[in-house]
This record gives sequence, C-alpha cells and structure tokens, in this order.
Amino acid sequence: VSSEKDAALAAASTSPDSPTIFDKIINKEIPANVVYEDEKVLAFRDINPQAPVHILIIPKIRDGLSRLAKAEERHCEILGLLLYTAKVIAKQEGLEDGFRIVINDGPKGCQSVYHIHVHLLGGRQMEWPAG
Ligand code: D5M
Repeated sequence: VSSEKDAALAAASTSPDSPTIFDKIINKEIPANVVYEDEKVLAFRDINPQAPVHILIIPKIRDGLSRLAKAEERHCEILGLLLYTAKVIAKQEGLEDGFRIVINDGPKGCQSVYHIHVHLLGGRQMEWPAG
C-alpha cells in the first residue's frame, strides 16, 4: 500500500498543472535569496548548492512549461530570455572564467521541481561528462 501511495504522491508532484514550491517563491509566500528580478524572470540562489555559485532562473509565469519537454513554439522568447538572463547574472556574479548552465528534464534528467528552471553553476572547476 505504501508503494502505491508513494507512486500516487510522485505522480501528483510531477503533474504539469500542479503548483510547485517556485509559485510560493514567486508569490513571496516563502523567502528566497533573490539575485535578479524583472517583469518576466526571477532568479534566486539554490537551497542545495552544488557549486559556490548556484542560481536558479525561472519564468514568473509557467504557461505550461513544467519541463523543457513541454516547450512549444510560443515559448521560444521566454526560453531565450532565461538563457540571456543567466549570462547577465554570471557577469553580476563575477564568473568571467566560465560557468555551467543545466536544465534537468523529467525523471531521467533528475528534475525535481516541475516549473522550468535554468541552473547557473560556477565558482569552481566543472567536470565533464556531467553525472
Ligand atoms: O532542481 C530543483 C532545484 O530546486 C534543486 O536544486 C533544489 C532547488 N530548490 C527546491 N526548493 C527550493 C527553495 N525553496 N529555494 C531554493 N531552491 C530550491 P531540479 O532541476 O528540478 O532537480
């Protein structure tokens, strides 16, 4: 029974339409360490950093973009803006020697929050291939 319950919980948490923790951050219901904000995009420090600089860049309106696999042509502008904002923040954070951008998609991509987000990682030497 408990595994059925776990499966149901997992399915609910990955449903494209369910609100995520990021909605609470956007609505200021829970605090976040915000490093950048404009009318379309919000960026804040990851709660579980994997590098000295680890920032998440998200659209304020999800518009069906729970994950990259759901992208449609209408999302091209916001997808470009997320990447451009990552570059702006990388400069703001002093990452002149380079940085890494990651988008995790779906269960095999290790996505845990189903509101699309770009990870900006920097401040240490990255390795390749990624795990
Ligand atoms: O990445 C989801 C990321 O979101 C993961 O690195 C932790 C981060 N996270 C989760 N909750 C919070 C809060 N409340 N503040 C800041 N960061 C948070 P994924 O690509 O989906 O695995």
